[in-house]
Amino acid sequence: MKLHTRRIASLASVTLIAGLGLAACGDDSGSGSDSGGSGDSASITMLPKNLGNPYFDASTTGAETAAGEFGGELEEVGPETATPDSQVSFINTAAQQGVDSLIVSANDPTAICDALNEARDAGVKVVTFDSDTDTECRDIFVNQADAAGIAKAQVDLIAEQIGDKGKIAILSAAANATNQNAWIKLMEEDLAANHPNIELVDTVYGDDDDQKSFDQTSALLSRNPDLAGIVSPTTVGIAAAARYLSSSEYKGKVALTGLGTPDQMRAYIKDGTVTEFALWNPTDLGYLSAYVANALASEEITGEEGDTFEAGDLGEYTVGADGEVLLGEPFVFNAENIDDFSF
Ligand code: RAM
Repeated sequence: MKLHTRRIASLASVTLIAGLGLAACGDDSGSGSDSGGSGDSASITMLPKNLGNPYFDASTTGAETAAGEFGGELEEVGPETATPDSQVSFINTAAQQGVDSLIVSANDPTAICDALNEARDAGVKVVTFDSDTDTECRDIFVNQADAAGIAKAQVDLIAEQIGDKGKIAILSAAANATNQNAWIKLMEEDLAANHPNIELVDTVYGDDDDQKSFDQTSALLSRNPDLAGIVSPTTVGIAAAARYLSSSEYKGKVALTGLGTPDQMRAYIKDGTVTEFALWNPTDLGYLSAYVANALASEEITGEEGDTFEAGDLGEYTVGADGEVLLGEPFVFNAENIDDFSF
């Protein structure tokens, strides 16, 4: 079965993201024939922030589909915990193995830089995806969506859900995560500039660990029983917070939104714990990242601004400023559309 890349209309409940699209999910092997490579098949290592996160399971599935299409070999490795330097040993191993490309979502913008640059010196092409490093430590960053758009989507959602007033808190991933920290900074700026009656009272970190995120939600509500809402810009965090809220006295009283996968959030949308949340398609993100890794390995592109390449069923992409390739736009999920998605 082909990877679906059908664009669907988004619902208009959050005006800022109304009209944006999302490639629908597909888990099965694609049959696209466009290859980013020009010759030998690429060997690729995929290194998520940590293992056991359905979001990264989906991105690896997408990367495997892409590798199947261009005839590459892809292996996923990763640490148990999303700590700053837990990925270093996996990077060193990939370099020793002499893989062509490494695709990594960074737990810290600088902690893995030396290891990545040593791998690059040894000839490995480095693609960051999802969570970037400093630009000088990688060839290309595959960004899921514009950071300002991701931040604004979440602020608009929580503002709408709490009537644009009251106390809110953020439940994030790891304290050093590049992506979450960028989004939080932009959310804080948006709140300060455009939502004077919303007060951000607390930001806590669940380290993309389900139990820790659950416990942090509980502690947050004990400290702030008058909280109007929680924003969790992490799929692990929002699912754990929803689980906590769904069986607590706060269900339906404390709003919860952020970034989640439809499969993890479906039950909480259906039971009324959550009304709307956002995300992009992580399967497509992994698929695109693998095509980037292959195009770099085959020297079809170098990562220069303006380089173009074909990413199978997703079509043609162009490398932007700072070696960035942009997947698309965030999308809002709610009771009306959640059953259209499976990832
Ligand atoms: C978690 C991870 C990932 C992030 C998503 C939204 O799965 O922290 O890096 O992009 O949430």
